Amino acid sequence: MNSFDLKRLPRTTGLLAVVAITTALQITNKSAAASAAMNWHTGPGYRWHQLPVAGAGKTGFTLLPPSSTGILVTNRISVERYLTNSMLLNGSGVAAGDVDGDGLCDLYFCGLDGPNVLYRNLGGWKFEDVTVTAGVACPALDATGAVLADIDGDGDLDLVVNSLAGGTHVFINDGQGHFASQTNMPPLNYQRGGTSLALADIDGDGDLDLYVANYRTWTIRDQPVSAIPIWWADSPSAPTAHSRNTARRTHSTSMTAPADSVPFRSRAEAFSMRPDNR
Ligand SMILES: [Ca+2]
Ligand SMILES: [Ca+2]
Ligand SMILES: [Ca+2]
Repeated sequence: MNSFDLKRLPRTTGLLAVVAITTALQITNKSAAASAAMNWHTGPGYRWHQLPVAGAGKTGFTLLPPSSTGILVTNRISVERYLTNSMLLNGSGVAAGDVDGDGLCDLYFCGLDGPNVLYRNLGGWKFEDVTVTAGVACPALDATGAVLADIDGDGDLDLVVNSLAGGTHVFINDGQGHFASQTNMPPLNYQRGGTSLALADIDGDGDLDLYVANYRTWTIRDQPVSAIPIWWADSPSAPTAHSRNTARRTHSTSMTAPADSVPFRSRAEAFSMRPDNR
């Protein structure tokens, strides 16, 4: 992380973010009807209920196949794209939360070359793709991360999506799992390498604030003909050499040191990249 943004968002409560996280942990195999019967206890700005814990049985996890769950999303990136921007190889994140208020935790997957995908939890470890009706595909974004939190404090989970250079976008939930993007304001964090996000009421005013972790949007390895000025240590002279990426997988530098400088390289600095260009 080499930079960050701290943005203030409309009024809500930090405790509701805690509820979002708690809800994310409640991916159960109960039916929606059973979930609706949960005994919720309401507090100031939050609610909770007791989770049943089996007194016996086997601990651990069981891997469920996509053919069973219905979660078929794969985050693909074409060779043509990652050869010209290797930052895309850093991948994308997932957000979990009950977007439609039925008591079952839904899943939102970010995508790079393809659209993001929202899966509604049907219960019984079954999910359905509701991306189109929810309005959260973001097909033009190289989406890198997302978070579900009640940004406007109306009791439902809203969505914040990060992207590589395309900004950070806020979507408001209508309470039924349908989202509207905030088109009346420019995206936050535009042309930065947004990765993960976190929300909390930093200043205690009752509004959730947003923290965006940024990486870079490109690397020198993506610039096959780049010319980079090099300044010599302890020298006031102007750049005296240029580093030029002369081939797809090599990087050479030609330098002439000024007399008052401290040379740190006598000849070309070269590096090679792995065959897959990572
Ligand atoms: Ca749900
Ligand atoms: Ca909301
Ligand atoms: Ca705040």
